[in-house]
Amino acid sequence: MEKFEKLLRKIEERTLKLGVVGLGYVGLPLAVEKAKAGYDVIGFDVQTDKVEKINKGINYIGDVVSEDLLDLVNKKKLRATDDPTLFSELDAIAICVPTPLDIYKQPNMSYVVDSINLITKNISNNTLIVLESTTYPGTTEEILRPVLEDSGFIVGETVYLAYSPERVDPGNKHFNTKNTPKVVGGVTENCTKLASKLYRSILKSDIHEVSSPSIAEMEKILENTFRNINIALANEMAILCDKMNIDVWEVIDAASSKPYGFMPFYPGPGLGGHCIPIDPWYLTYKAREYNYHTKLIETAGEINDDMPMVVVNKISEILNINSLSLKESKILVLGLAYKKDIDDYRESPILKIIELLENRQANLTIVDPFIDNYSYKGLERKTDKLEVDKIGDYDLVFIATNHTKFDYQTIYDNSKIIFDTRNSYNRKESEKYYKI
Ligand code: SAJ
Repeated sequence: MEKFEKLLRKIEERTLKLGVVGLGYVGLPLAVEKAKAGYDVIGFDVQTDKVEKINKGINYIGDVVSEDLLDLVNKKKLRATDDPTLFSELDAIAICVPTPLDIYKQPNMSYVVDSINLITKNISNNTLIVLESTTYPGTTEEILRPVLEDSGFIVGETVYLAYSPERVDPGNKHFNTKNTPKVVGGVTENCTKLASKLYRSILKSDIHEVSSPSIAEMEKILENTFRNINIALANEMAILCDKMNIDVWEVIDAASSKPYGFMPFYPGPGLGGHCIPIDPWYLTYKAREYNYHTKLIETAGEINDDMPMVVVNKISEILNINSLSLKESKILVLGLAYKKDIDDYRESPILKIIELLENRQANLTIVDPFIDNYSYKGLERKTDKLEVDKIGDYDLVFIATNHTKFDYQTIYDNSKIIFDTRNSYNRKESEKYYKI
């Protein structure tokens, strides 16, 4: 017991040695917050370019304040490595690695499995391990715990294990790693107690303890599945309202006047990001083990996945109304990122829309002020610069991502036809302006 008390004391003294595995949009902000709280932090990543950038104090994550990173690196509070033997020096390690899907929409747990194997091989006794990556309920107990126990550790006595889901909303100016409430579920009470105390010493937010890792894993999946399904409802309403010639945006705005029992979600060109379109399929996968078919989740996923085709068909219809065809049409695509004011285009539905339009021989100019180069299906491509005096040369301007930086009035004044999937003007449709 005295070893457990010693760990609690090291948290109070800020002498606990902390590690973060995976230095991406979740791990790097967390590593910075841990170092800012006064701990010595070692970040671990298999990508040496990230390790080198961090050790030079170079930031590559939009939600991290570059000056903070440089200051912490200069003060030697934060450093990065690709050497897993350094785990032996650590008292607590957070795992923040990707949990993507494979092409069959099956979970790819390889990053989590590789991380826990590397950690288990190198840690000393009495290390706390917290998995933060979004995953299906059961991951911590069924994957991480056996690896530790097969190596002779006893969870809750010689090693501590918990799950605490990340809640990062890239680009959110109000909520960040430091001030967003954190859910924590340990394998044993001491695991929960240790992990909670550590997060309380780092974050300025509520720490919500739950009785097991599975509760914490499932609540995160519920959070994101809730968004996925409600966005699918908004998309289905948009499809139906279009057929009925009703402005779905005005409908949602009116429904939002209800002060209780309604939460607005909006239609769009499809669902992007590495969470919302992906996480529900982790639950679908796990549900099969219990012989249950998550009908609602799968139907919502299909509706969201169909939105790129809905958009392309709408663009084709609009061009036809104006005696034009998709083939050889000149289309200005505004925005590539999966949501506004960020530079991330992973899983962006705009990539699928570009592919579909090019398959129909449309001539595209793709502009995104946050993205200069991008790759898709092995093709490295560059985006274009917006030339205001040439906007009138395009048969159609497609507003795909409503970046704040765009000069919407100038775009409107100079465009022949606009198809807007983000209600950027909050105005009625006209003979030149169409909305999803
Ligand atoms: N979208 C719509 N309509 C909406 C809301 C979003 O079409 O009404 C689209 C967006 O354009 C985007 C996708 O859905 O393509 C995902 O949007 P998002 O706002 O959920 O943003 P993410 O995936 O970057 O971050 C989300 C977090 N966002 C919010 O809670 C607002 C949160 O769900 C998780 O903390 C995070 O994923 C995560 O890492 O799990």
